[in-house]
Amino acid sequence: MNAKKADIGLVGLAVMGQNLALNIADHGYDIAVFNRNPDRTREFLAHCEQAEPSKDRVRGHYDLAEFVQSIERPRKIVLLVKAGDGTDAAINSLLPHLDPGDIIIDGGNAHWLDTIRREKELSAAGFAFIGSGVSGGETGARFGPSLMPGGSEAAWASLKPVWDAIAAKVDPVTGIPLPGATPGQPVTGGVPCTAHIGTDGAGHYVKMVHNGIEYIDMQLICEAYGLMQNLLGMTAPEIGAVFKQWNQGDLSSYLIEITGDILEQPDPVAGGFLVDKILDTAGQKGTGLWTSVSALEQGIPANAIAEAVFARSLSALKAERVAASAVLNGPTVTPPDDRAGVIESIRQALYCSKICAYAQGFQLMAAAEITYGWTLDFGTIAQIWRGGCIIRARFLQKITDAYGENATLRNLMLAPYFSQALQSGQTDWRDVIALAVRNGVPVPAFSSALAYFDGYRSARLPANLLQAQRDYFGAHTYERTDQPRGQFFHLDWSSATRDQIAS
Ligand code: NBP
Repeated sequence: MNAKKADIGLVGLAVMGQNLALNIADHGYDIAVFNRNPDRTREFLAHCEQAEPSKDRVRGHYDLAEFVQSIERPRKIVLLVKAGDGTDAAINSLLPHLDPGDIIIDGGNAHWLDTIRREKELSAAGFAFIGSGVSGGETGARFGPSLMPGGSEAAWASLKPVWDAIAAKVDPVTGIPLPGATPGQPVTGGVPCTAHIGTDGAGHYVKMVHNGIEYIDMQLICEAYGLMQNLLGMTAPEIGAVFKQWNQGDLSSYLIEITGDILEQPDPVAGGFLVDKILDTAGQKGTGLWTSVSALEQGIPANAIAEAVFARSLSALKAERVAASAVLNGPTVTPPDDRAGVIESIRQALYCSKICAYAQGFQLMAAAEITYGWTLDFGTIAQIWRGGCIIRARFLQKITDAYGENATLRNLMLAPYFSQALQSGQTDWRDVIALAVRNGVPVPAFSSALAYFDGYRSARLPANLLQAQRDYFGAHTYERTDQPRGQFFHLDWSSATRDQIAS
């Protein structure tokens, strides 16, 4: 029996927990692990014994009290269990065994309001609680995720050395992710993709917005693919080659890179290309929905992010769509002559739409900062998304730069780099959408992003009429353009003599 206590503990040995435990061990920390079902622990330890260079640092336990006692105080215990009831159950099972000052770190995809509640309850009971977003899937967890922790400064100070060590690393000058680690061989140097996001639920909120942006990033790529396939008649590998080329420029990102790989993948079973054989219905686990609901609740126009969620919902109505395709006719597709020119226009449309999507995500976080009393550093948030996470992209460096130049930037689209990109790309963006509409190819996210751009840059919208309608049927009052803001008027529309200042 090893007398030295473990540096940290981890509960939950499904895919994320196993990988994060190995990442922690690879960085020289002794880690105690526990899982509700002991079979998982046994299997994991057997795997470590056979294949993991850091196996001596991983200590399995089958008794929760022994697991807790085996960890150095104040204890740091990471939870990677099913978010929701699973997290509450895991916390409740741990509580009787903890000592004051111990820290629980929830790395699951928790709803931020649950994290706020848990932090409050646990700190009242004398413990500390950190809700940390973990992005990058199983590979990220194993070799370097992007980590978004929220909680008290004191708890963060205790966790920071471990989170800094295991996070993805980027080059300090270029912001480009450093080459990946291998088992037992962690990446050294570089800037870690983690930082204290804010108090209580801030980390999980920012992770949720990350996922919302991931939804729209993926949808935009799918619309670019759909246009090349349905309008230009290109094959999967031809489109894959375009994405690989795009990955060399401004659009360079993990999602563009894997799209190139996916489109060139032959079907190992039936021949042809695998993507052509995959059923066109997309699933979702809820973080895109949460992002959209939060935007609606706070009155933030994150319409393109919500559109990406609806696009998945529409995709899931497969049987209805198949039936409707025999009834509802659209225009006959007329492929344009200038294939290369249209491909370049699609690239511009994708980039401009992406700028709008990120502008919406950051606008949403700025609203949440006020709603929940957080202090968020948007440049740092973009910085820790540069490596490890699913939306990692060259583009994020530009966002960090934009907030570095102006920390109080109201909207990303107003930063000089992005406003210029929108200016130079918008003709192509509009042309692509017009071409898609004329040919009946759906581009909901491209067009929703353009509507956001056009709406945001409009000094006057037709909402004057809308407010008049509201006053007409519901006496909801209106403000006048020729009177100071904050003074509300109502007209008796049936007599329409003179409007009155509303009481
Ligand atoms: P799952 O989300 O599939 O959860 C399975 C784990 O939760 C198992 O260890 C299971 O223990 C444990 N668990 C459950 Br279910 N109920 C429990 C309870 N009442 N008490 C204690 N443990 C309980 O695992 P995952 O996919 O590894 O994800 C872990 C967390 O990380 C989740 O919150 C997820 O949202 C988040 N996340 C996942 C990814 C990803 O790519 N998968 C990425 C980022 C974040 P058992 O073995 O005894 O059933």
